[in-house]
Amino acid sequence: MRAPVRAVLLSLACAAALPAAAAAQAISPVLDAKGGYVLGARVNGRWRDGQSIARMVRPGARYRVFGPAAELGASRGGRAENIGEPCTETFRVELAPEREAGEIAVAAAWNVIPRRVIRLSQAAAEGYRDPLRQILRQHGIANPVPRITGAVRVDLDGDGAEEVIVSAHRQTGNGSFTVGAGDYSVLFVRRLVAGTVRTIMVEEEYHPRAKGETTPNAFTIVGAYDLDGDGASELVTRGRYYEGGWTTIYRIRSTAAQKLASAGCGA
Ligand SMILES: [Ca+2]
Ligand SMILES: [Ca+2]
Repeated sequence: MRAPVRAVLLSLACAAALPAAAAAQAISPVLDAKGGYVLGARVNGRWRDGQSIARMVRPGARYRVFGPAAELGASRGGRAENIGEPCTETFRVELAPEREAGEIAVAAAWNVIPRRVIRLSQAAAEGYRDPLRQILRQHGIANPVPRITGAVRVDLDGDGAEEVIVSAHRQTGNGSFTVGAGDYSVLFVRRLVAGTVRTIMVEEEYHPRAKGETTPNAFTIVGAYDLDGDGASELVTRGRYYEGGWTTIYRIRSTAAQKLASAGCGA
């Protein structure tokens, strides 16, 4: 009987010696390195947004800062501070050094870019005009003008087949408050599913008719990073509109994009 009793006592002692601080250290916060916004982190297997993890962000933590396709270096982060009105749900961590070329910062030891991320040349990206036209027609733009703004090739899930992420944007309004007929901003993934190429919409906004009092978004690809250490890369996007911007982390499933966390600020 002595051994089990000792085991119980040991486990009680361990529980007492591992206060909440240990749990806080176990999370790996993800920041948008551009603004320092806390995007979120996976906590006990579930993604939480910046607001939910702000109190668990450890001041002095070491963040690895990444550009679009490579690691740039390490920075120390401060405590997560609320940025205040009008975005009281958004928290920010100051990085030192700032590393201006950085896109994403992660307080994690795992391989954050497990597979090569290749930005396509404009000429190669133009190869995605046909699927873009098809998407736009399906959303009421009868005579679409395809304007591809970027494309990236990466094997997101590590199954050996590369996915292609494409962004496209047409803005003929004044860029702030009006849209022209046939304007749009989309971001989609082309993925091979059971031998067939599928299009998975990630961000989408369509304006078949000209309109005033509309603040259109422009969506761009930030990159693909494993932000929770499960070996699969998440897709990071930014959406900008007049005086506002949001950064979002998506998990790309076989047929749909799942939003994991998002942060930003807009008036
Ligand atoms: Ca793949
Ligand atoms: Ca992942």
